[in-house]
Amino acid sequence: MKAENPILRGFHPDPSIIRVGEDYYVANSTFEWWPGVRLHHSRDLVHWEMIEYPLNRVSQLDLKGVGASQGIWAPCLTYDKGIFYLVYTVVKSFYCNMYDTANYLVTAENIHGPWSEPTALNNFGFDPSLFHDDDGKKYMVSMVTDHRIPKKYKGRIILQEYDAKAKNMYGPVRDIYTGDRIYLEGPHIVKRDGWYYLFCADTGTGEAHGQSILRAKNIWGPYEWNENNSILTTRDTPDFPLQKAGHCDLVETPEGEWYAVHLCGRPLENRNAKDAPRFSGERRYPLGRETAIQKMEWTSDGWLRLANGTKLPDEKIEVTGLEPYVFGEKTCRDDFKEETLDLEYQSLRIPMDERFLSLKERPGYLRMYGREGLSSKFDQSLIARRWTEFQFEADTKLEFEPNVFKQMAGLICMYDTDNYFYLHVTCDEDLGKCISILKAENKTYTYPVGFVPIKEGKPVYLKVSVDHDKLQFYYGLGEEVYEQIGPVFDASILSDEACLEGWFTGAMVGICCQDLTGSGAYADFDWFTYQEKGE
Ligand code: 6LW
Repeated sequence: MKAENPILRGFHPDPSIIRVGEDYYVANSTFEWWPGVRLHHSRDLVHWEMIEYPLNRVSQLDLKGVGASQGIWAPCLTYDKGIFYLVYTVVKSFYCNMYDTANYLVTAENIHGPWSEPTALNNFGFDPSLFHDDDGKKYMVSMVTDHRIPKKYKGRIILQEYDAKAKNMYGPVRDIYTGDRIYLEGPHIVKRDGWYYLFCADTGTGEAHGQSILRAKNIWGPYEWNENNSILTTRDTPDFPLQKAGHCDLVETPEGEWYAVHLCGRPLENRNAKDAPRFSGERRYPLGRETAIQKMEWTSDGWLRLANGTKLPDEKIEVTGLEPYVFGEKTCRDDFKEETLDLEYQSLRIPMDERFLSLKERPGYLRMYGREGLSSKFDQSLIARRWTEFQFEADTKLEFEPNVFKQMAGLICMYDTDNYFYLHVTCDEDLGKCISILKAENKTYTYPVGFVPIKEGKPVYLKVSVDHDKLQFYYGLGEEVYEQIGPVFDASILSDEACLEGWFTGAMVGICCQDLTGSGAYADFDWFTYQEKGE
């Protein structure tokens, strides 16, 4: 049985993995998208199903106002004596001097919840990870942010004990790695044959990214550096189809095989300009950072390496010793006939609740009440799903009768609140009901087709087709017959590299409604489809 990388496609960075009996679970970062933390389940490491968002109440997670690519970073999922532990960072300030990177723990007896209210941990840095030692002690390890200029150390990892009964951090906070040699983050501790292994992402999260391993006989160190670090990286092979490899977590099968999940990215050929304010000349990754899996092995002298004997990830790996466990295929069309929304959808920062959407008011339709504009970091009425391949089409049927220009509804491809392509229906004082495209690129706003009048009282079909760096909109009036609208846009601008605020998520496609008058005009969406194409 072969696992094809990436196993979790589109925007799924910072994977953390556990095995509980026959079940494997992976947790990924979700940033400003609500609900928080995506969990996937598998029994064979090849087929994966999205099952849960554990942070789904505002009492657990309040993302209102957080910046692009802030919010939830790098969750770590562990399991000990019947309890699931999920630690994660909520980032509230980052692209600044002093960082606010608060770390929390929630627990559950069942992976499907209910998950507890959060317990505050220490906030020295981000990427917390919990380690449950054989003697019953628990520890939290994380990286350390340092706002001083210059920073004291290039890289720094700390360890502190966690008291699960008292629910608080306990005892001294000690450095277990300080270094000017290399920057480490995303730490996990693994114990094997009397060694504590410190398994860390190194060298940032771009194309220089890698994974390093250190080891010590005592959990507090001193940690010995592995001379073969980075043990996984694509930094020297820019032509390799999976780039940015690093940020791993390890799992052992019942048969004693070891696998690592890690983040990676598939680049477009498009690059940032040489004089770009950020990531000058770098390739663009609209699918964001994705999750891949590799087979690992321990050497006779007790170090870890890729089973393929190199430092390069495999595009496909052979999984042995596990029975295939296949999940039902998901249809690409959502008719909004269920009582709850499909798990693929996420909203921006706030819960998808009756304050802005209803599946009951008009059965078979998603009714969405318009609220704030697309730049708002508070109460937007928008749901979206990840782009998972370079070629896809998405479309929707919209019934919407706006009566003022401040009311809009439609189909959107977006990276964040400053970067999107929005095919929408609105109303103009002179033209009446009309259709338009709004393009936002790092706060520069254009309407490439102006406003095109359309007949009132008829449903409007809206479609987008994406092929690598090309994005084209279509619409149909009254019947599902599409005509092209607007130019071919450069889809690569919806990428970590091209956007100027955040750089950790990935492109999304979805539907939304705005009513900037405050009167809550609604739009009815009959269905939404997302279909991969080509290759
Ligand atoms: C993640 C950290 C990182 O927490 O990116 O660059 C953060 N490093 O490991 C968000 O994915």
